[in-house]
Amino acid sequence: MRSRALQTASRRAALPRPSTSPPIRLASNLSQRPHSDNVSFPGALKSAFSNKLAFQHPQEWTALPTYRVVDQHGAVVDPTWTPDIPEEKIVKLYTDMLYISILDIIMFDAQRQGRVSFYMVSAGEEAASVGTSSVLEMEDTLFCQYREQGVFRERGFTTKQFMSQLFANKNDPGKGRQMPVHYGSTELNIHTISSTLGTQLPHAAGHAYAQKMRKLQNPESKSAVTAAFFGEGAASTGDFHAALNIAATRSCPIIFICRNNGFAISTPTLDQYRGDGIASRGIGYGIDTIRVDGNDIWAAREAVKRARELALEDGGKPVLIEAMTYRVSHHSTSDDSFAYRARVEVEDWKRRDNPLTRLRKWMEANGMWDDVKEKDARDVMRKEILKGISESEKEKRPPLKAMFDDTYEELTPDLKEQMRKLREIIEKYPDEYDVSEYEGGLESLKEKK
Ligand SMILES: Cc1ncc(C[n+]2csc(CCOP(=O)(O)OP(=O)(O)O)c2C)c(N)n1
Ligand SMILES: [Mg+2]
Repeated sequence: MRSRALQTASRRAALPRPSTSPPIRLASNLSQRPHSDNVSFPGALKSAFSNKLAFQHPQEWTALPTYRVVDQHGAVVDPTWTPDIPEEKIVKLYTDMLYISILDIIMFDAQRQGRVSFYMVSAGEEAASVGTSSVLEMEDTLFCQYREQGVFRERGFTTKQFMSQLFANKNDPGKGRQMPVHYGSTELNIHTISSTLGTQLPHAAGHAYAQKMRKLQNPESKSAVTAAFFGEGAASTGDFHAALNIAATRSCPIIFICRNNGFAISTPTLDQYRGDGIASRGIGYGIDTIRVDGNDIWAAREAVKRARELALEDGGKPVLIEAMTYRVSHHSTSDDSFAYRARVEVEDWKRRDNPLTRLRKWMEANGMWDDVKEKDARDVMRKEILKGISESEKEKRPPLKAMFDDTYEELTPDLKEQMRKLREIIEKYPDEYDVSEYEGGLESLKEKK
Protein backbone atom coordinates (compact mmCIF):
# COMPACT_ATOMS: atom_id res chain seq x y z
CA MET A 1 0.00 0.00 0.00
CA ARG A 2 1.23 3.45 -0.89
CA SER A 3 1.97 5.84 1.95
CA ARG A 4 -0.46 8.75 2.56
CA ALA A 5 2.28 11.27 1.72
CA LEU A 6 2.91 9.57 -1.60
CA GLN A 7 -0.81 9.49 -2.40
CA THR A 8 -1.14 13.23 -1.64
CA ALA A 9 1.90 14.01 -3.74
CA SER A 10 0.63 12.09 -6.74
CA ARG A 11 -2.83 13.69 -6.40
CA ARG A 12 -1.21 17.13 -6.37
CA ALA A 13 0.82 16.24 -9.43
CA ALA A 14 -2.38 15.27 -11.26
CA LEU A 15 -3.95 18.69 -10.71
CA PRO A 16 -3.38 21.31 -13.41
CA ARG A 17 -0.94 23.71 -11.80
CA PRO A 18 -1.03 27.41 -12.64
CA SER A 19 2.25 28.61 -13.97
CA THR A 20 3.30 31.19 -11.42
CA SER A 21 6.89 31.66 -12.43
CA PRO A 22 8.18 33.49 -15.47
CA PRO A 23 9.96 31.35 -18.07
CA ILE A 24 13.45 30.56 -16.90
CA ARG A 25 16.18 32.31 -18.86
CA LEU A 26 19.22 30.12 -18.67
CA ALA A 27 22.50 31.99 -18.88
CA SER A 28 23.86 29.12 -20.96
CA ASN A 29 21.30 29.93 -23.69
CA LEU A 30 23.40 32.96 -24.46
CA SER A 31 26.80 32.26 -25.86
CA GLN A 32 29.37 34.34 -27.63
CA ARG A 33 29.13 33.51 -31.35
CA PRO A 34 32.37 33.42 -33.31
CA HIS A 35 32.94 36.61 -35.39
CA SER A 36 30.04 38.35 -33.67
CA ASP A 37 29.90 42.17 -33.68
CA ASN A 38 28.36 42.16 -30.23
CA VAL A 39 29.34 41.05 -26.81
CA SER A 40 26.75 38.53 -25.75
CA PHE A 41 26.31 37.53 -22.20
CA PRO A 42 23.43 38.19 -19.85
CA GLY A 43 23.30 41.81 -18.84
CA ALA A 44 24.68 43.47 -21.98
CA LEU A 45 22.85 41.80 -24.81
CA LYS A 46 23.27 44.24 -27.63
CA SER A 47 26.59 45.83 -26.84
CA ALA A 48 28.64 46.25 -30.03
CA PHE A 49 32.41 45.75 -29.86
CA SER A 50 34.34 48.94 -30.40
CA ASN A 51 38.03 49.65 -30.91
CA LYS A 52 37.59 53.22 -29.73
CA LEU A 53 38.53 53.97 -26.12
CA ALA A 54 35.61 56.22 -25.31
CA PHE A 55 34.00 56.95 -21.99
CA GLN A 56 30.41 58.13 -21.99
CA HIS A 57 30.15 61.66 -20.63
CA PRO A 58 26.62 62.26 -19.36
CA GLN A 59 26.86 65.98 -20.12
CA GLU A 60 27.21 65.13 -23.83
CA TRP A 61 23.86 63.36 -23.85
CA THR A 62 20.74 65.37 -24.57
CA ALA A 63 18.42 65.58 -21.57
CA LEU A 64 15.30 63.45 -21.86
CA PRO A 65 12.39 65.46 -23.28
CA THR A 66 9.42 66.65 -21.21
CA TYR A 67 6.06 65.71 -22.65
CA ARG A 68 3.32 68.33 -22.56
CA VAL A 69 -0.09 68.74 -24.17
CA VAL A 70 -1.00 72.26 -23.08
CA ASP A 71 1.53 75.07 -22.46
CA GLN A 72 1.56 77.47 -19.53
CA HIS A 73 -0.85 79.81 -21.33
CA GLY A 74 -3.42 77.05 -21.68
CA ALA A 75 -2.76 76.65 -25.43
CA VAL A 76 -2.75 73.13 -26.87
CA VAL A 77 0.68 72.20 -28.24
CA ASP A 78 -0.03 68.58 -29.23
CA PRO A 79 -2.16 68.84 -32.40
CA THR A 80 -3.10 65.14 -32.18
CA TRP A 81 -4.70 65.58 -28.77
CA THR A 82 -8.36 66.00 -27.89
CA PRO A 83 -9.85 65.70 -24.39
CA ASP A 84 -10.98 62.17 -23.62
CA ILE A 85 -13.60 63.10 -21.02
CA PRO A 86 -16.82 65.14 -21.04
CA GLU A 87 -17.14 68.65 -19.64
CA GLU A 88 -18.49 67.67 -16.21
CA LYS A 89 -15.48 65.42 -15.63
CA ILE A 90 -13.09 68.18 -16.65
CA VAL A 91 -14.81 70.53 -14.21
CA LYS A 92 -14.49 67.85 -11.52
CA LEU A 93 -10.71 67.65 -12.13
CA TYR A 94 -10.39 71.40 -11.86
CA THR A 95 -12.53 71.65 -8.74
CA ASP A 96 -10.56 68.82 -7.09
CA MET A 97 -7.39 70.84 -7.67
CA LEU A 98 -9.11 73.96 -6.41
CA TYR A 99 -10.38 72.11 -3.34
CA ILE A 100 -6.94 70.97 -2.21
CA SER A 101 -5.45 74.40 -2.83
CA ILE A 102 -8.13 75.92 -0.55
CA LEU A 103 -7.81 73.11 2.01
CA ASP A 104 -4.07 73.73 2.10
CA ILE A 105 -4.35 77.46 2.77
CA ILE A 106 -6.91 76.96 5.52
CA MET A 107 -5.03 74.10 7.20
CA PHE A 108 -1.70 75.94 7.02
CA ASP A 109 -3.37 78.78 8.94
CA ALA A 110 -5.03 76.32 11.32
CA GLN A 111 -1.56 75.05 12.23
CA ARG A 112 -0.39 78.60 12.85
CA GLN A 113 -3.38 79.07 15.15
CA GLY A 114 -2.33 75.98 17.11
CA ARG A 115 -5.37 73.93 16.09
CA VAL A 116 -3.35 71.13 14.42
CA SER A 117 0.26 70.27 15.19
CA PHE A 118 1.55 69.95 11.62
CA TYR A 119 0.51 70.28 7.99
CA MET A 120 1.99 69.97 4.49
CA VAL A 121 0.60 71.81 1.49
CA SER A 122 0.93 70.79 -2.14
CA ALA A 123 0.70 74.23 -3.78
CA GLY A 124 1.97 74.17 -7.35
CA GLU A 125 1.81 70.36 -7.53
CA GLU A 126 -1.96 69.85 -7.74
CA ALA A 127 -2.01 68.62 -11.37
CA ALA A 128 0.60 65.94 -10.73
CA SER A 129 -1.58 64.32 -8.07
CA VAL A 130 -5.12 64.93 -9.35
CA GLY A 131 -4.19 64.27 -13.00
CA THR A 132 -2.33 61.01 -12.43
CA SER A 133 -4.95 59.69 -10.02
CA SER A 134 -7.79 60.45 -12.41
CA VAL A 135 -6.81 57.73 -14.90
CA LEU A 136 -6.15 55.02 -12.35
CA GLU A 137 -8.89 52.53 -11.52
CA MET A 138 -10.34 51.89 -8.07
CA GLU A 139 -8.94 48.32 -8.28
CA ASP A 140 -5.45 49.79 -8.61
CA THR A 141 -3.64 49.95 -5.29
CA LEU A 142 -1.93 53.21 -4.41
CA PHE A 143 1.04 53.98 -2.20
CA CYS A 144 1.57 57.68 -1.59
CA GLN A 145 4.27 59.87 -0.06
CA TYR A 146 2.76 62.80 1.90
CA ARG A 147 2.07 65.49 -0.69
CA GLU A 148 -0.62 63.65 -2.63
CA GLN A 149 -3.77 64.98 -1.01
CA GLY A 150 -4.97 65.50 -4.61
CA VAL A 151 -4.94 61.72 -5.10
CA PHE A 152 -7.10 61.19 -2.02
CA ARG A 153 -9.52 63.93 -3.05
CA GLU A 154 -9.77 62.72 -6.64
CA ARG A 155 -10.62 59.18 -5.47
CA GLY A 156 -13.35 60.48 -3.18
CA PHE A 157 -11.82 61.24 0.23
CA THR A 158 -14.34 63.52 1.95
CA THR A 159 -13.85 66.70 3.98
CA LYS A 160 -14.90 64.77 7.09
CA GLN A 161 -12.26 62.10 6.38
CA PHE A 162 -9.49 64.69 5.88
CA MET A 163 -10.49 66.49 9.06
CA SER A 164 -10.92 63.36 11.20
CA GLN A 165 -7.34 62.38 10.40
CA LEU A 166 -5.91 65.88 10.80
CA PHE A 167 -7.65 66.42 14.13
CA ALA A 168 -7.13 62.80 15.23
CA ASN A 169 -10.69 62.44 16.44
CA LYS A 170 -12.66 59.26 17.05
CA ASN A 171 -13.60 58.99 13.34
CA ASP A 172 -9.95 58.86 12.24
CA PRO A 173 -9.32 55.42 10.68
CA GLY A 174 -5.77 55.62 12.09
CA LYS A 175 -7.30 56.07 15.57
CA GLY A 176 -5.15 59.10 16.30
CA ARG A 177 -1.93 57.14 16.21
CA GLN A 178 -0.40 58.93 13.24
CA MET A 179 0.84 62.47 12.75
CA PRO A 180 -1.37 64.76 10.63
CA VAL A 181 -1.37 64.15 6.82
CA HIS A 182 -0.67 60.41 7.17
CA TYR A 183 -3.95 59.57 5.51
CA GLY A 184 -4.95 56.08 4.45
CA SER A 185 -8.12 54.55 3.10
CA THR A 186 -9.11 50.92 2.76
CA GLU A 187 -12.21 51.75 0.66
CA LEU A 188 -10.17 53.88 -1.72
CA ASN A 189 -7.42 51.25 -1.90
CA ILE A 190 -4.68 53.61 -0.68
CA HIS A 191 -2.15 52.38 1.84
CA THR A 192 -1.48 54.57 4.86
CA ILE A 193 1.24 57.15 4.35
CA SER A 194 4.54 56.92 6.18
CA SER A 195 6.90 59.89 6.35
CA THR A 196 9.95 57.65 6.42
CA LEU A 197 11.06 58.35 2.88
CA GLY A 198 11.06 55.60 0.31
CA THR A 199 9.60 52.86 2.51
CA GLN A 200 6.43 52.72 0.42
CA LEU A 201 8.40 51.81 -2.71
CA PRO A 202 9.54 48.23 -1.91
CA HIS A 203 6.10 47.63 -0.36
CA ALA A 204 4.53 48.78 -3.61
CA ALA A 205 6.83 46.61 -5.75
CA GLY A 206 5.99 43.61 -3.57
CA HIS A 207 2.31 44.39 -3.86
CA ALA A 208 2.57 44.57 -7.65
CA TYR A 209 4.33 41.21 -7.64
CA ALA A 210 1.44 39.75 -5.64
CA GLN A 211 -1.03 41.23 -8.17
CA LYS A 212 0.91 39.55 -10.96
CA MET A 213 0.88 36.21 -9.16
CA ARG A 214 -2.83 36.49 -8.40
CA LYS A 215 -3.58 37.17 -12.04
CA LEU A 216 -1.54 34.14 -13.10
CA GLN A 217 -3.46 31.95 -10.69
CA ASN A 218 -6.81 33.42 -11.65
CA PRO A 219 -6.67 34.72 -15.22
CA GLU A 220 -10.38 35.69 -15.09
CA SER A 221 -9.77 38.24 -12.31
CA LYS A 222 -9.80 41.93 -13.18
CA SER A 223 -6.41 43.33 -14.14
CA ALA A 224 -5.02 45.89 -11.74
CA VAL A 225 -1.78 47.78 -11.26
CA THR A 226 0.02 49.37 -8.34
CA ALA A 227 0.92 53.05 -8.40
CA ALA A 228 3.67 54.35 -6.15
CA PHE A 229 4.06 58.10 -5.62
CA PHE A 230 7.24 59.69 -4.29
CA GLY A 231 9.34 62.84 -4.42
CA GLU A 232 12.67 63.12 -6.19
CA GLY A 233 14.30 63.37 -2.74
CA ALA A 234 12.92 59.95 -1.81
CA ALA A 235 14.66 58.64 -4.93
CA SER A 236 17.94 59.09 -3.02
CA THR A 237 17.00 56.30 -0.61
CA GLY A 238 18.24 52.77 -1.06
CA ASP A 239 14.63 51.61 -1.01
CA PHE A 240 13.97 53.42 -4.30
CA HIS A 241 16.72 51.47 -6.07
CA ALA A 242 15.71 48.16 -4.51
CA ALA A 243 12.11 48.73 -5.56
CA LEU A 244 12.93 49.63 -9.15
CA ASN A 245 15.25 46.71 -9.61
CA ILE A 246 12.96 44.08 -8.11
CA ALA A 247 10.01 45.46 -10.12
CA ALA A 248 12.11 45.30 -13.31
CA THR A 249 13.58 41.83 -12.78
CA ARG A 250 10.25 40.33 -11.64
CA SER A 251 8.27 42.26 -14.31
CA CYS A 252 5.73 43.70 -11.90
CA PRO A 253 2.71 45.76 -13.01
CA ILE A 254 3.65 48.98 -11.23
CA ILE A 255 3.73 52.66 -12.17
CA PHE A 256 6.33 54.65 -10.27
CA ILE A 257 5.19 58.28 -10.23
CA CYS A 258 7.87 60.73 -9.15
CA ARG A 259 6.98 64.34 -8.40
CA ASN A 260 10.18 66.21 -9.08
CA ASN A 261 9.45 69.50 -7.33
CA GLY A 262 13.01 70.78 -7.19
CA PHE A 263 13.61 70.33 -3.46
CA ALA A 264 14.06 67.80 -0.70
CA ILE A 265 13.19 70.21 2.11
CA SER A 266 16.03 72.76 1.73
CA THR A 267 18.23 70.72 -0.63
CA PRO A 268 17.76 71.80 -4.24
CA THR A 269 17.93 69.12 -6.92
CA LEU A 270 21.33 70.45 -8.05
CA ASP A 271 22.73 69.23 -4.74
CA GLN A 272 20.74 65.98 -4.74
CA TYR A 273 22.07 64.42 -7.93
CA ARG A 274 24.18 65.07 -11.02
CA GLY A 275 22.30 62.87 -13.52
CA ASP A 276 19.38 63.71 -15.78
CA GLY A 277 16.68 63.83 -13.12
CA ILE A 278 14.98 60.68 -11.91
CA ALA A 279 13.85 59.55 -15.38
CA SER A 280 17.36 58.55 -16.41
CA ARG A 281 17.43 56.12 -13.48
CA GLY A 282 14.36 54.30 -14.80
CA ILE A 283 16.17 53.66 -18.07
CA GLY A 284 19.20 52.46 -16.12
CA TYR A 285 17.02 49.80 -14.54
CA GLY A 286 15.54 48.75 -17.90
CA ILE A 287 12.18 50.35 -17.17
CA ASP A 288 9.91 52.12 -19.70
CA THR A 289 10.15 55.77 -18.72
CA ILE A 290 8.72 59.16 -19.57
CA ARG A 291 9.26 62.68 -18.24
CA VAL A 292 6.21 64.90 -18.28
CA ASP A 293 5.34 68.49 -17.52
CA GLY A 294 3.71 67.92 -14.15
CA ASN A 295 1.92 71.27 -14.27
CA ASP A 296 -0.04 70.09 -17.29
CA ILE A 297 -2.89 67.93 -16.06
CA TRP A 298 -3.55 66.64 -19.58
CA ALA A 299 0.04 65.45 -20.01
CA ALA A 300 -0.14 63.75 -16.61
CA ARG A 301 -3.34 61.97 -17.62
CA GLU A 302 -2.08 60.85 -21.04
CA ALA A 303 1.17 59.56 -19.54
CA VAL A 304 -0.52 57.51 -16.81
CA LYS A 305 -3.17 56.17 -19.20
CA ARG A 306 -0.48 54.80 -21.50
CA ALA A 307 1.67 53.70 -18.55
CA ARG A 308 -1.22 51.66 -17.20
CA GLU A 309 -1.57 49.84 -20.54
CA LEU A 310 2.17 49.19 -20.64
CA ALA A 311 2.20 47.98 -17.03
CA LEU A 312 -0.37 45.33 -17.90
CA GLU A 313 1.33 44.16 -21.09
CA ASP A 314 2.87 40.66 -21.21
CA GLY A 315 1.66 39.79 -17.72
CA GLY A 316 3.16 42.92 -16.19
CA LYS A 317 6.03 45.37 -16.31
CA PRO A 318 7.08 48.49 -14.43
CA VAL A 319 6.88 52.02 -15.82
CA LEU A 320 8.41 55.21 -14.43
CA ILE A 321 6.95 58.69 -14.83
CA GLU A 322 8.84 61.77 -13.71
CA ALA A 323 6.51 64.75 -13.37
CA MET A 324 8.32 68.10 -13.24
CA THR A 325 6.35 70.38 -10.94
CA TYR A 326 7.96 73.15 -8.88
CA ARG A 327 7.23 73.22 -5.14
CA VAL A 328 5.70 76.64 -4.60
CA SER A 329 5.01 76.00 -0.93
CA HIS A 330 7.29 75.73 2.06
CA HIS A 331 8.20 72.10 2.69
CA SER A 332 5.84 71.91 5.67
CA THR A 333 4.54 74.08 8.50
CA SER A 334 7.94 73.49 10.17
CA ASP A 335 9.84 75.12 7.31
CA ASP A 336 10.54 78.65 6.10
CA SER A 337 11.76 78.17 2.54
CA PHE A 338 12.82 81.81 2.15
CA ALA A 339 15.81 80.90 4.29
CA TYR A 340 17.20 78.95 1.33
CA ARG A 341 15.54 80.29 -1.82
CA ALA A 342 14.69 83.69 -3.15
CA ARG A 343 11.17 84.97 -2.70
CA VAL A 344 11.23 86.23 -6.29
CA GLU A 345 11.89 82.69 -7.61
CA VAL A 346 8.69 81.48 -5.98
CA GLU A 347 6.71 84.52 -7.11
CA ASP A 348 7.93 83.94 -10.69
CA TRP A 349 6.70 80.34 -10.69
CA LYS A 350 3.37 81.34 -9.21
CA ARG A 351 2.88 83.98 -11.88
CA ARG A 352 4.36 82.19 -14.87
CA ASP A 353 3.24 78.62 -14.44
CA ASN A 354 0.53 77.40 -12.14
CA PRO A 355 -1.28 74.12 -12.87
CA LEU A 356 -4.65 75.51 -11.82
CA THR A 357 -4.33 78.63 -13.94
CA ARG A 358 -3.24 76.52 -16.89
CA LEU A 359 -6.31 74.30 -16.81
CA ARG A 360 -8.54 77.25 -16.02
CA LYS A 361 -7.28 79.17 -19.07
CA TRP A 362 -7.92 76.14 -21.26
CA MET A 363 -11.43 75.70 -19.79
CA GLU A 364 -12.23 79.39 -20.23
CA ALA A 365 -11.08 79.23 -23.84
CA ASN A 366 -13.45 76.30 -24.32
CA GLY A 367 -16.42 78.02 -22.67
CA MET A 368 -16.47 75.77 -19.59
CA TRP A 369 -15.51 78.22 -16.84
CA ASP A 370 -15.72 81.90 -15.91
CA ASP A 371 -15.20 84.28 -12.98
CA VAL A 372 -18.69 83.72 -11.56
CA LYS A 373 -18.25 79.92 -11.51
CA GLU A 374 -14.82 80.33 -9.96
CA LYS A 375 -16.15 82.56 -7.17
CA ASP A 376 -19.12 80.29 -6.45
CA ALA A 377 -16.96 77.16 -6.34
CA ARG A 378 -14.44 78.80 -4.02
CA ASP A 379 -17.17 80.03 -1.65
CA VAL A 380 -18.85 76.62 -1.43
CA MET A 381 -15.58 74.77 -0.78
CA ARG A 382 -14.31 77.28 1.74
CA LYS A 383 -17.52 77.01 3.73
CA GLU A 384 -17.49 73.21 3.55
CA ILE A 385 -13.89 73.05 4.82
CA LEU A 386 -14.46 75.55 7.66
CA LYS A 387 -17.60 73.65 8.70
CA GLY A 388 -15.55 70.42 8.59
CA ILE A 389 -12.96 71.94 10.92
CA SER A 390 -15.45 73.15 13.51
CA GLU A 391 -17.34 69.84 13.47
CA SER A 392 -14.18 67.75 13.74
CA GLU A 393 -12.76 69.81 16.55
CA LYS A 394 -15.89 69.11 18.59
CA GLU A 395 -15.65 65.33 18.21
CA LYS A 396 -14.14 63.25 20.97
CA ARG A 397 -10.69 61.77 20.59
CA PRO A 398 -10.33 58.02 19.87
CA PRO A 399 -10.59 55.76 22.94
CA LEU A 400 -7.36 55.58 24.96
CA LYS A 401 -7.46 51.82 24.53
CA ALA A 402 -6.81 52.33 20.77
CA MET A 403 -3.13 52.90 21.48
CA PHE A 404 -2.84 49.23 22.49
CA ASP A 405 -4.89 47.81 19.62
CA ASP A 406 -4.10 46.42 16.18
CA THR A 407 -0.49 45.35 16.60
CA TYR A 408 -1.63 41.93 17.79
CA GLU A 409 -5.02 40.39 17.22
CA GLU A 410 -5.35 39.98 20.99
CA LEU A 411 -3.59 42.01 23.65
CA THR A 412 -0.44 40.26 24.84
CA PRO A 413 0.18 39.91 28.62
CA ASP A 414 2.77 42.73 28.34
CA LEU A 415 0.27 45.09 26.71
CA LYS A 416 -2.41 44.20 29.24
CA GLU A 417 0.03 45.06 32.01
CA GLN A 418 0.93 48.39 30.37
CA MET A 419 -2.75 49.20 29.98
CA ARG A 420 -3.38 48.44 33.65
CA LYS A 421 -0.47 50.66 34.72
CA LEU A 422 -1.68 53.52 32.54
CA ARG A 423 -5.12 53.28 34.13
CA GLU A 424 -3.57 53.30 37.62
CA ILE A 425 -1.55 56.43 36.90
CA ILE A 426 -4.53 58.28 35.47
CA GLU A 427 -6.65 57.28 38.48
CA LYS A 428 -3.93 58.40 40.87
CA TYR A 429 -3.45 61.83 39.28
CA PRO A 430 -6.90 62.86 37.99
CA ASP A 431 -5.95 66.55 38.03
CA GLU A 432 -3.03 65.94 35.70
CA TYR A 433 -4.88 63.76 33.21
CA ASP A 434 -8.25 64.87 31.97
CA VAL A 435 -9.49 61.91 29.95
CA SER A 436 -13.02 63.19 29.44
CA GLU A 437 -12.29 64.21 25.84
CA TYR A 438 -11.41 60.61 24.92
CA GLU A 439 -14.23 58.37 23.76
CA GLY A 440 -15.25 56.19 26.70
CA GLY A 441 -12.92 58.01 29.15
CA LEU A 442 -11.13 55.72 31.55
CA GLU A 443 -13.65 52.93 30.94
CA SER A 444 -11.95 51.98 27.66
CA LEU A 445 -8.83 50.98 29.60
CA LYS A 446 -10.72 48.48 31.72
CA GLU A 447 -10.09 44.98 30.57
CA LYS A 448 -13.22 43.21 29.39
CA LYS A 449 -13.71 39.87 31.10
C1 LIG B 1 14.45 58.08 5.39
C2 LIG B 1 14.22 59.54 5.65
N1 LIG B 1 15.25 60.40 5.57
C3 LIG B 1 15.05 61.72 5.79
C4 LIG B 1 13.81 62.18 6.12
C5 LIG B 1 13.59 63.67 6.38
N2 LIG B 1 12.81 64.22 5.27
C6 LIG B 1 11.48 64.38 5.36
S1 LIG B 1 10.83 64.99 3.95
C7 LIG B 1 12.33 65.09 3.20
C8 LIG B 1 12.46 65.61 1.79
C9 LIG B 1 11.87 64.70 0.77
O1 LIG B 1 11.89 65.29 -0.46
P1 LIG B 1 11.08 64.74 -1.68
O2 LIG B 1 11.07 63.25 -1.68
O3 LIG B 1 11.57 65.39 -2.90
O4 LIG B 1 9.56 65.16 -1.40
P2 LIG B 1 8.94 66.62 -1.31
O5 LIG B 1 8.97 67.00 0.13
O6 LIG B 1 9.77 67.51 -2.15
O7 LIG B 1 7.54 66.50 -1.80
C10 LIG B 1 13.34 64.66 4.06
C11 LIG B 1 14.77 64.63 3.73
C12 LIG B 1 12.76 61.24 6.22
N3 LIG B 1 11.51 61.61 6.50
N4 LIG B 1 12.97 59.93 5.96
MG1 LIG C 1 11.01 67.09 -3.78
